[in-house]
Amino acid sequence: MDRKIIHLDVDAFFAAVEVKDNPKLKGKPVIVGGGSDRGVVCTCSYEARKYGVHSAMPGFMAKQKCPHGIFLPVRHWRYQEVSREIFRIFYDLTTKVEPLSIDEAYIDVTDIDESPLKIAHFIKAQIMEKTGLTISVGISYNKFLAKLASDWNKPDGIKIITRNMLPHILKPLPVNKVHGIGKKTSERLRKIGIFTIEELLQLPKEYFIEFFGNHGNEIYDIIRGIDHRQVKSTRETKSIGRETTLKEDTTNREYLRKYLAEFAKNISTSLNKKGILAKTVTVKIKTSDFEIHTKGRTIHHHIASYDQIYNLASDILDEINLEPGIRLIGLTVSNLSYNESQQLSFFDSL
Ligand code: TTP
Ligand code: MG
Repeated sequence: MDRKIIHLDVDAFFAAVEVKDNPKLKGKPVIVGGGSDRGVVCTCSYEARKYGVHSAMPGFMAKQKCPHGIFLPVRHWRYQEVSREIFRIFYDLTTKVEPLSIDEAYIDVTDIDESPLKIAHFIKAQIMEKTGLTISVGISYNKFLAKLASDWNKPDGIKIITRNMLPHILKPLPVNKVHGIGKKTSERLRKIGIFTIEELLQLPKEYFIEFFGNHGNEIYDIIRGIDHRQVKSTRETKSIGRETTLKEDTTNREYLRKYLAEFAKNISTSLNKKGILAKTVTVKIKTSDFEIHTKGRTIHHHIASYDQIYNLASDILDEINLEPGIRLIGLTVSNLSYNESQQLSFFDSL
């Protein structure tokens, strides 16, 4: 049976919150951030977009393009507050929620005995009622197509992509709409005369591996509407870890500590993004003779910061015998919890 995946993305999020909080701004070109000479625009209302203003544009440029724009300071705490209300609406429906950013998520509603269109309308109505904001919704049978659909009729859009719409719905799209094809790759494709998915569809599979490397197979499938990626619910995550096989075996503790520092930084960012806290830190090693050892430590309180994770990992490393040599080092945190108020920190990291 096909899955029912919904992708949701609030329209002009920061700007929409500002307008909601100050209705006099309605219909005006509102620009959040970029007010100072050196700042950049976070986002702007659709009215301001008509003048060519967009996210990440330097403030001085936004002022040139839209001199009568209303520049407002960034009020992160307020956007976090609204975001939490929005995510609560998703979590009330299902635990299968994968947050992508402060205003964007996938939800998997396959198990809900209701049409995805009805669910989408319900979510839009709830968000309007509780926050006064509009959200664009895409519905399909996989993540790629659902995300493509949510962008289809922005703002306040709703769009379903069904199997029978393929491949014609994808053919005219520019290649940068494909998950995994960013700016640089689009540019490389442009140089060989490929602009659209239709043109990409004509290439043989071998060419994909050659051109896109590791992602070749994935991209070959995705442009044919095949995408098996699951909606990764953060609440079902049991552990988060990183590991690497070293170029050469080593007994150098300080060298290994550098890896732990990098992993700790990475893991901490990931925890904060997902609003997760951990109680257990585990260091894993594989020795030159391929034996795997893990050593963990569980503490009484929850942690998520780089310092806390790194210090524990570093202490654990001190207790590990590095002879005859280490060929792989890893760091994992587990015993996770999803504290509502900590969901906040996910947004702090933006
Ligand atoms: P987006 O969803 O990318 O943008 P948006 O919601 O403002 O507009 P739309 O979805 O209708 O196209 O990002 C969500 C928020 O994240 C955005 O309101 C502000 C913030 N943001 C930045 O601060 N800097 C950025 O470069 C981007 C892209 C977003
Ligand atoms: Mg948005």
